[in-house]
Amino acid sequence: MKRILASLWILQSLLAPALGADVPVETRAQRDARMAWWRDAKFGMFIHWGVYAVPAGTYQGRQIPGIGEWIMRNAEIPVAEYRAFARQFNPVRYDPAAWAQLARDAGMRYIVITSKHHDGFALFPSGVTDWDIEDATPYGKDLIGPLAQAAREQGLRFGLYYSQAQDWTHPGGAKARLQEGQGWDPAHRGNFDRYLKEIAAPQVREILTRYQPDILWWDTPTWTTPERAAPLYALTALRPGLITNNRLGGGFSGDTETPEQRIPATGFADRDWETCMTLNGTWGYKSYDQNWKSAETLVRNLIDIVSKGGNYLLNVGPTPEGVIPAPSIQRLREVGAWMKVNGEAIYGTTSSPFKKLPWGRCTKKIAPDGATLYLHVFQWPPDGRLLVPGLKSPVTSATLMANGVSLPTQAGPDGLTISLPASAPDPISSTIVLRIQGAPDIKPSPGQIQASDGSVTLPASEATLHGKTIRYEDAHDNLGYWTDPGDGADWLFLVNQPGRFDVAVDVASVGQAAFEIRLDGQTLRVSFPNTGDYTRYRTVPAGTLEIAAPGRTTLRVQPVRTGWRPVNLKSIRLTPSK
Ligand code: FHN
Repeated sequence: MKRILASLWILQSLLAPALGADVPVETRAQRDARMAWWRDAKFGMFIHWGVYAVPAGTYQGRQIPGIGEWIMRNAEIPVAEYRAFARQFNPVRYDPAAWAQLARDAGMRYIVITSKHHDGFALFPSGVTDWDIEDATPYGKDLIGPLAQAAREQGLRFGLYYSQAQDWTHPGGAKARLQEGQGWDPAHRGNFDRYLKEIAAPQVREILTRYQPDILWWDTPTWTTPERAAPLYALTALRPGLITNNRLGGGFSGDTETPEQRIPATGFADRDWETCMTLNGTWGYKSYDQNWKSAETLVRNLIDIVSKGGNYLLNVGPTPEGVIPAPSIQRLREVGAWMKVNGEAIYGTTSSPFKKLPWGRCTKKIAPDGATLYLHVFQWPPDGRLLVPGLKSPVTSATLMANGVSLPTQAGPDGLTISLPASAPDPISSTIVLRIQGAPDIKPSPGQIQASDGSVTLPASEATLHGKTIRYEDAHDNLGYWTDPGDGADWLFLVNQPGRFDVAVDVASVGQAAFEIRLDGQTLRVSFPNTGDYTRYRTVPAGTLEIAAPGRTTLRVQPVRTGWRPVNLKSIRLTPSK
């Protein structure tokens, strides 16, 4: 059976590049079963650890800009000089059991550690190089195996990061920002295909067979073609059940999307995804980076991600002695305290049934006998009344997760109102457990419905966003960060009184950008004046549009690529033409 599966995977690996996409060799149900633990887990620990922790951001007395693990590339450190740092990489304080315990106490359910990063250094004894923990450091012992064991003893899943293309030490390895065959040191000379065959592929085989990871986390497909990626992809058959990410390159999409250092505006349709993020500003240890995120930010990031159907992979960067920096530990403990009370509202949940909630986020569990909505309240209402907009489902119970206190609810035309105690149980986020009958029944929020005077206001908060950069900014109630002109937004709304409408856009702009407004085959092009800065809004007339019949309709905005400069968009208003 294993042989048949392996040959299917190999077939897939050969066909995929030709077809430009993965060829499914498992059914939907098989895939769901393979992904099940990962989808439930929601929260994982990323560990970037390696020789770069020795210089820790400083080379020849200079603080090198950029992320710590890129110091070799960014300072163009010659290979021999960089290799010498390994003699100071002696993690005598490494305590894998304590790391696994820390992850578990933080509420994390899996660990992914760099088995080899772009500097090419292997944290495991490798049979194909002496640039590894065993041969190049005074420590001389495997770092990966003990962590795999400790993680599993804590009930955590275990994953390995592997930089399959970039390697700044072994001859021929790929280098970001350089053409194939180039390097900054004559020692780099070599053939990339030979590197892949003689270093990368054997090492992937080593880590998959020796540590049996649950996840293989590829990174940076530099210089990668389908033909180059295929043999690496084929190796994943060595570990049945393995979950891989989308960073192998060559047309192999893997199992997960991996937005880095950002939370996408919405989830990914029909794709599993995981935001990876640093606790400060670097992945690998940098002694002077004190730009730590607060526990509030971390918890709210986790909730935001989970409410959009994703996982959060949060990074720590240990020192060369094997110590996770104290500010990381402190924050993870604070997150863990929150998770201890509220974990039920995170693990095993699925994405929010609401588009936007003005006071926080929602996660849910659907069961045959009804659903549970977990309302994560970031902003506690001063009047003690929390409106769950548009919710029509009959309520079975509403309780505060922190203390089990039952909360009165009242159904109304705008949704369900929950009466709350005067103060929030948790200043970061308090969870209300709302059990309802049936699946969530939510009517479009009032903002999407035509007002009695015939006008329609389409606020930023109600937009459905498309693309990677555009975001809704809670704090300023606008769409922003719209750097990619391929991104767009649309609004679905209900019109009872059709007719001709004057359209106006509330926008702040610092350039001469333009976008198109599209509705029912009609297009308006609107150019924006420079309003001076991104907080100064002007209402700009855009022309008129005809809505011929009552019913639901969609209005879409899409940038004009030429001359695009990001704009902040607050709302679009349609007023019946006189
Ligand atoms: O270049 C790396 C970086 O050092 C770090 O490992 C991150 C983690 O996602 N990945 C790469 C950049 O995308």
